[in-house]
Amino acid sequence: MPQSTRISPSGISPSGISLADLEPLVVLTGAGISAESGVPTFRGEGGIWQSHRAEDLATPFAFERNPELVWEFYNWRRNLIAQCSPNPGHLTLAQMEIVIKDFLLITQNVDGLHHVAGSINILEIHGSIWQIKCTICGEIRIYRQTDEASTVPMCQVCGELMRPDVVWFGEMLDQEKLNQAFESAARANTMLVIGTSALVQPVNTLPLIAKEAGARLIEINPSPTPLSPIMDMRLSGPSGEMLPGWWDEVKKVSLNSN
Ligand code: BV8
Ligand code: ZN
Repeated sequence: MPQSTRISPSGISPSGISLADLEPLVVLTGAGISAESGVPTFRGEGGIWQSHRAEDLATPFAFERNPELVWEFYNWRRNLIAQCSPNPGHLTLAQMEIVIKDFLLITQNVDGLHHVAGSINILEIHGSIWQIKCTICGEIRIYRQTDEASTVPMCQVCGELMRPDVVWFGEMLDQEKLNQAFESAARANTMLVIGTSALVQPVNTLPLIAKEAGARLIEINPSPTPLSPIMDMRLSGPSGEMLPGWWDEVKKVSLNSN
């Protein structure tokens, strides 16, 4: 089992990792990194899938069967997310990207909080709740409305139904994004796996690909996941607390080693 580390009063116990050890750095985030911002996760307690069935709300069949219900679900989420701000976990990743040149942030989240925090090199591998696309001609539009009463918009190009521009269960991911994710995982020196239950395929294979290729894996999550046994290090706690502490530690080690 990996070394499991908690924050001690003076910060986390020395991980001995310096900046030079990290590059190329790939970060994979899931719903957990937004939990401290007030965005509900999917599978933890209070998670969305505790009160709604994914099959009823996040599949193409659900949308075909009842577009208004699915649209209402995304209205509710947009409205909620619009009131949430990035937390220290998001903000630390944005700071890391300034210092670490070879850096890629792959997020399963559709909430856009990494953009708001200032991260730039982001792969939104499950899409974005702030974009909609035409079910027929593929026209894509930014959609920032949070009015919960809004009904399903029609495409301004072909007049057909628009839908949230997110990847639903049973849908293929964007092949280009997936290839970029696989390639970056295969060349990573370190992969940070933050706030994901690692249950959703095919994204949950990225840490395995990185590990296979010799990367160091660090997991930040209050709970263990199916990937915990292959982690080189686990920071078991909320990422909004653990990540800033770990990053301070890395900067200190780097300063001392210069
Ligand atoms: C695909 C976008 C090929 C929408 C999402 C049977 C039938 C059909 C399909 C399948 C099947 N069996 C398997 C599959 C494949 C399926 C899948 O993996 N299902 C799982 C559930 C078994 N995958 C797919 O369908 C993918 N497509 O495979 O295409 C194909 C095609 C046809 C048939 C077969 C295969 C598409 C998957 C994408 C689905 N879209 N979201 C939207 O958001 O509305 S997935 C959804 O789950 C979100 O994107 C979310 O990000 C993602 C993963 O969840 P997590 O981010 O990990 O969040 P979760 O709540 O689970 O965990 C939170 C974690 O945070 C916990 O570990 C918790 O401890 C931790 N935490 C809590 N607080 C904190 C914290 N960590 C740090 N700090 C804290 N404070
Ligand atoms: Zn159209």
